[in-house]
Amino acid sequence: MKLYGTPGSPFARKVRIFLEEKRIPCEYIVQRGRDPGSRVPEFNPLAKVPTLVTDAGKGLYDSPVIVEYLDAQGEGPRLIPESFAERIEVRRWEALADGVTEAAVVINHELREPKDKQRSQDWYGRQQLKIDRGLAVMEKDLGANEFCFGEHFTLADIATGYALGYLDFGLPEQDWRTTHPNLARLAKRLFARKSFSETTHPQK
Ligand SMILES: N[C@@H](CCC(=O)N[C@@H](CS)C(=O)NCC(=O)O)C(=O)O
Repeated sequence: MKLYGTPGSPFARKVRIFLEEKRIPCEYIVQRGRDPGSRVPEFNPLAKVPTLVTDAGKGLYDSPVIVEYLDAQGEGPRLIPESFAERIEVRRWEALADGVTEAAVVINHELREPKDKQRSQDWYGRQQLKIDRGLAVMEKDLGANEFCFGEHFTLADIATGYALGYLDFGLPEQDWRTTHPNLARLAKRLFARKSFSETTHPQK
C-alpha cells in the first residue's frame, strides 16, 4: 500500500494518524498532485492528496473513503463503529472537523496572496464563522467526556485532533485553547499519542 501526501496537508495527516492507530504498514510518498512528474493524477483524477494506492494498484480518495477502507484492514481496533447510529455520529464528527479544517486551509492559503489579490472581509468572515461555530459545537458535544464519541478512541477523536493540530499550524494566532477548555484538554491527551506526535506538521 502507498500513501501520497504532503507534510502540510491536514487531510493526509488524518490518514497517517489512522494508519498508525491501525498499525498498518504503508509506504508514504511526499508528492503533490501538481508536482512535475507527479504520479498522483494517475491514481486520482482530482490530483489531490491524500491519495491511497492499494496493494492491487487501485487509487482511493478522498480521506473519508480512505479511512473507511483502512478500518477494514490491519490489526488495530475498529475506529469507525459498525452499528448504524454510532457510525453516523462518528462520521458527523469527522464531517465537522473536515469542514473546520477546510475553512482554516483556505484562510491560510488566501493570507499568503498579495494584499491587493486577497478576498473581501465578508469572505474571511464567512470562513471564520465555519471555524467558530464548528469549534463551539465540538466543545459542547465533547463536554467533560474523555472521548468525542462513546467510551473508546474513534475516528471522531482523530478528526477533532487533526483539525485542532492544523489550526495550530496554519492559523497559530487563533487562540482556541482559552475559549474551548474541553477541546484543549482533549488535544493535550491526543497530541501525546504516538500517532499524533509522529505526524506533526513541520515547524515554520
Ligand atoms: N476532501 C479532501 C480534501 C483534500 C485536499 O483538499 N487536499 C489538498 C491538500 S490539503 C490538495 O491536494 N489540494 C490540491 C488541489 O486542490 O488541487 C480529503 O478529505 O481528502
